[in-house]
Amino acid sequence: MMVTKELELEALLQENRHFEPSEEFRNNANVKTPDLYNESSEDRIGFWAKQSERLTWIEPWTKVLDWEPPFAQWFVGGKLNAAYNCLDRHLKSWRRNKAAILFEGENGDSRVLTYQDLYREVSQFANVLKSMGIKKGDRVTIYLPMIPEAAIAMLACARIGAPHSVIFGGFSAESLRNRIEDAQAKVLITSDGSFRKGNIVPLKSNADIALEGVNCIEHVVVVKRTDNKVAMQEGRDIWYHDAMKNAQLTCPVEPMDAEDVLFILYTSGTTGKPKGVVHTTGGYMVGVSTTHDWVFDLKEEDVYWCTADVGWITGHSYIVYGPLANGATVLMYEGTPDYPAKDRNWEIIEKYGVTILYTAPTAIRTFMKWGPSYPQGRDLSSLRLLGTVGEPINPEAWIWYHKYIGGERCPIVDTWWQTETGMIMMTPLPGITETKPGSCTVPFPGVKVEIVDQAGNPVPKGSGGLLVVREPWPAMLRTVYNDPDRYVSTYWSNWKEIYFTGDGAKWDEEGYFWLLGRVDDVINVSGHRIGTAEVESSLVDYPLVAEAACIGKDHEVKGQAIVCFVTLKEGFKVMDGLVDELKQHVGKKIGAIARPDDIFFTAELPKTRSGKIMRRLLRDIAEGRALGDVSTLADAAVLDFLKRKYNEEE
Ligand code: 7RM
Repeated sequence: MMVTKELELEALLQENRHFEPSEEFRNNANVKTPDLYNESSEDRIGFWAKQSERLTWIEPWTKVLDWEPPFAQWFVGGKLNAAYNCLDRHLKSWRRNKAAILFEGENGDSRVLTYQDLYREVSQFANVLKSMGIKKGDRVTIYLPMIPEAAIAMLACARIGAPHSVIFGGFSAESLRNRIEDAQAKVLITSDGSFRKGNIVPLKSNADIALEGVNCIEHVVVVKRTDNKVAMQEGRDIWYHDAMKNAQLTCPVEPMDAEDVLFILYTSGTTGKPKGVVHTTGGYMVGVSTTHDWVFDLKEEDVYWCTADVGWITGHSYIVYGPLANGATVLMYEGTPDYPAKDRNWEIIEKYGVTILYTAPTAIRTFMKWGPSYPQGRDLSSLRLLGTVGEPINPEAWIWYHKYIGGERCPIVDTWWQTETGMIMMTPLPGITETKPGSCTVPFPGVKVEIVDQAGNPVPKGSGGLLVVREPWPAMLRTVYNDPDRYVSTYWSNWKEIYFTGDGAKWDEEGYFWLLGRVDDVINVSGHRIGTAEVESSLVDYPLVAEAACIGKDHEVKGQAIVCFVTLKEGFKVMDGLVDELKQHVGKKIGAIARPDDIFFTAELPKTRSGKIMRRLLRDIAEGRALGDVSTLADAAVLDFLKRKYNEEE
């Protein structure tokens, strides 16, 4: 993304609370000393070379990094297979009978797949794909609910070297079609339907619409999940269970070059057509297995639950590839947290004895809005570590998570990363890092993240600016599928050889990083550039407020005025004087310059399907423009409501 105007950010909000890991956690942690930080900063390349030993290689690499900016190759010459690393190698030990996937269906049905089971299903399905003519390099699109077959399909592709492109099951036929055509996929894997809050989402019918006029798809494999009636096209469509009946139980792994493509994952960004982010095999697997082990302090007996969908990078890296490479027991849940009741997540934690929970701030703020009675009605004492990802977590949401979910006993890892980074880039290491609510703390060992000014020079501690990655890292994206120019112009055009994340951030006197929001969302009030996160955090700090989204709206005098959209916690109503009180509260917390001009109350905020607030659409509403691209919006009704409300009150 080109920075065309002044975009350095000011740091306004102060947060002084801090939390240390307990003595017990510290003593048992996978990482106990900060030495790794020093070692890795002295010899970053040597550090990652050492981490590559976690994997089983078919042929060793000869060079750690070949860097021709902005194109990187990691573990040059090495050969390996991701599915082998996630499955076969665990069969050689007692882990063969360890649970790999604990599946909980929306209706309460469950399935357990041991590593042996998963290996067998993956091998069989790899044979099915081969029988359809899929070879190394052919693309396969996966459009499935959160069921074990999603992981099975991904690993089967990896086993035979076919890059997969997973499309989140909530996407429309249109989005599915665009992504299938961009990747020129040969096979589509879907299901008859997907359960959602007691209803059935007709995935196969969506797929049929998506495939109208599409020539590249030769076969469609359909998993039976909901038992609703679907049309099967003779010669093209086949049921998963029928195809599996005749499939051989074993399938040799394809030796993949470290730089062969493992998957493509489409990310919409704020504008323009979705980009196919390309990840390769060696560096990605080293990155996700190392981070998964250290960030989540993984122990053999853990029950690990990441609530993301496999259609997002979080699902790829921290449900499938990282955890399975590490031999973890992964919980996979099909449904939503409020079905059949608002304590579903806590019921699941109680049922399976979940020890590690990794979820998103948007979910935590929703739980806060519902109130603590739901988690309080369940036994959450098995939990020992909590994580967050996806957006800045407001300190108040952090504290709530710590208190009501973590029982004030569990460290929280706030992990900053992106689809493009492939792996967690900034995070506490839970046994050694003192945490501060709202800060993702410090870069992971071997990762060089910085905050720079317009010219690309690091800003001093205590200041804000643009978040960049200064040195290549193993799980970095390699290109945009079929569009290397877009790869260069999107991420590498501001400064030569520096990756621009698109985020604004500050670091404090102790070198802790605080994310301030996307730079496209920065609000410019009288020349002060204010990140959305700080204004929103100060609003959420007010006891009645559940969630807030702040934007800048054109203003004759100030350049921009701050307009906020606020949701209240359940059981609270808007009362007289609340608007003024909230304005004052923000002014007191972070200064008069950030005092909002307007505050609107709403029951919901517009969000992407992965839960990120879409401030761009709020700007369109506030400035009376036609709405921009709404294809990634989760719930269109929210916008109609906001538009009406905004125009009424203006
Ligand atoms: C993993 C994921 C990436 C964008 C990123 C940020 C925001 C993610 C955090 C965060 C503050 C965090 N990939 N973001 N994690 N902001 N603190 N811990 O979300 O490609 O979908 O989004 O998400 O803006 O650039 S993503």
